[in-house]
Amino acid sequence: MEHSDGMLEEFKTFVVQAAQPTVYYIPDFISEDEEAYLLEQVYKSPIPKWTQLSGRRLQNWGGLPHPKGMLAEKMPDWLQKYCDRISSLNAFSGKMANHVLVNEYKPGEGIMPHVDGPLYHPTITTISMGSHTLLDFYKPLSSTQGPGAPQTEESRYQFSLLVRPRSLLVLQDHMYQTLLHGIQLCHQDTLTDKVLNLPSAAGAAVVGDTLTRGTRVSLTIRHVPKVIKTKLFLGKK
Ligand SMILES: O=C(O)CCC(=O)C(=O)O
Repeated sequence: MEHSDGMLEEFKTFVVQAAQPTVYYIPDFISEDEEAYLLEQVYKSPIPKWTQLSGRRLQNWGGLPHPKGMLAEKMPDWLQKYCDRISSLNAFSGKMANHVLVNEYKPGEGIMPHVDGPLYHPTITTISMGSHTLLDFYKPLSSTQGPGAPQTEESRYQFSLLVRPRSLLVLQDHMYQTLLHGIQLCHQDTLTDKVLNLPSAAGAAVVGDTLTRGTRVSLTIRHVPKVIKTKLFLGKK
């Protein structure tokens, strides 16, 4: 798996120091006008572009990541702009983002804890729109506690990050390689002292407050290192 060499120096002020290495949380990365425009483009996409999964629906742009290489597809201009903008922050160690997942979560929806794995350069960048969510982080299942040892999601839970609409979240290093991330399937989020980026994300909210979810649309922008540029060689050894 590739290594990340960090974001531009001026973004170091956005590191969430209380979390494990490395999280950048950048509030208001996009403007309200950009958010409205992006949401319009997402919902203007043809219906077959959507894949309905349990707990969310998604659009895949740039190609389908595959161990043998992603057959690259042209990124639409409205997403290319943000691939370029985030790549210019050195989020992908000088490489260019070439893949975007659009996830839509209605209130009550979410995503099971998972790692993104070796098909991507080890950096996740996410622009959030429409609503906040809480992203929860978990230790991986431990092999050292012996087979049969109970390892509930609750016991593996580490902490959460509050992601507000228009923010950019960047996860690298241990946060990418080791910890699992997920979003609870619920309608409301209560802020606790386990939400580690409250100083920059809470606004007027404080620990103990409950935030009601609306529909959230996220753009997960990543770099897929292994790309096949032509269909010609598909299926050949
Ligand atoms: O919507 C998000 O912020 C998380 C998305 C995610 O984890 C994924 O698509 O793998």
